[in-house]
Amino acid sequence: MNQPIRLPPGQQLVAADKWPLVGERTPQKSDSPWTVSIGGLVGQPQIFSLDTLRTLPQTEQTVDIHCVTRWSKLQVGFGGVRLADLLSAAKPSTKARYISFVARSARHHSTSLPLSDAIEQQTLVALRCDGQPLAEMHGGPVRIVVPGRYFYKSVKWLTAIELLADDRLGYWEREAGYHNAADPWLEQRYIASELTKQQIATMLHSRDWSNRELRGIEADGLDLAGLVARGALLRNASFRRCNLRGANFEQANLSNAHFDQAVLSGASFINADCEGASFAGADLRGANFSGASLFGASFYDELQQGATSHEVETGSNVFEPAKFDAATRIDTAAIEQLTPPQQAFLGRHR
Ligand SMILES: Nc1nc2c(c(=O)[nH]1)N[C@H]1C(S)=C(S)[C@@H](COP(=O)(O)O)O[C@H]1N2
Ligand SMILES: [Mo]
Repeated sequence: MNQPIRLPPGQQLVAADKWPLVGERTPQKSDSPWTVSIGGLVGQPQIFSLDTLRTLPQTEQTVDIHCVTRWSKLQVGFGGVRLADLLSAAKPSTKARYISFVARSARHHSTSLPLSDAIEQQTLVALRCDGQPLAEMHGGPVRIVVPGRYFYKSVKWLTAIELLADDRLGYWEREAGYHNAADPWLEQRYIASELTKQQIATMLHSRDWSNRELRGIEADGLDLAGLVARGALLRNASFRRCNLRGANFEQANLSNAHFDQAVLSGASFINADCEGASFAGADLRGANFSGASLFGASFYDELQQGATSHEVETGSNVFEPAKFDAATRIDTAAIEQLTPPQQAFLGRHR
């Protein structure tokens, strides 16, 4: 009988005896004993020695590795401690919504996940592979293994676990445009699916996106202060929580783009098409919308009126309203393009 196909789109199998090395090669040299700490939004911060990790209840897991660079290695046997078990010892606060894993390595390499995702994906704090201690080049003595996500979410040489209220992008996600969600079955490789990794790196470094076609780019959370995107095609682009201070979007096509909770102070949207774009919770102090089209644009989240009292209490799904000041410029004609509730909101907050 044939095995059912378990290769996500665009992936190829490596030879059975091969396991490529990707990213950093070694941990940082240090004389102090290895520890793994749990901190941030927890009731009881923890520090585990390797010996303690080895005496906690162990689990074995067979995991399919999918690297963003298109190789896959199926059915790898990892052993270690379930992340969920380690976390319960630390008593995470109800405000913790993200988890960040930090490496003991030269660049303090890190990556992050929504906390619920990390638990649902059966994340493992791995000490062994194929019954042997994990090799140093593959993250030994202890690494994270997140089944069901591209392998860049699996930090080698784990030394700290931090629980956070807001996401903190990891090294590849911040520096190289790797997609923050990283689901291989959805091919969430890079923030822009039509561009190569090299093109994305160049774009992030130069911050000049003028006249480029970047429909649907998923740039959530990136620091893009001073971005120049004059005349760029950015329909459906996602810039949630980005730092876009002083960005230039003049004449850009931003229809249905998402700027929720982004910092847009001093940004220019002169003559831009912002139809259907959302700016809920964005900082728009000093932003200039002269000549911009705002049909169907929103400055607060109307759905939020349907938020449950639990969400309101915990702040889990509640956006601050957009911020304006006397220097924010929006044409009277553009305000008339908004829906009545959005117009009323602007009337109250500007
Ligand atoms: N500390 C650290 N962890 C890391 C990386 C890194 O550069 N440093 N690279 C990531 C990437 S991009 C991949 S694909 C995997 C590679 O793991 P491997 O070298 O064991 O195959 O580790 C991930 N974890
Ligand atoms: Mo990777």
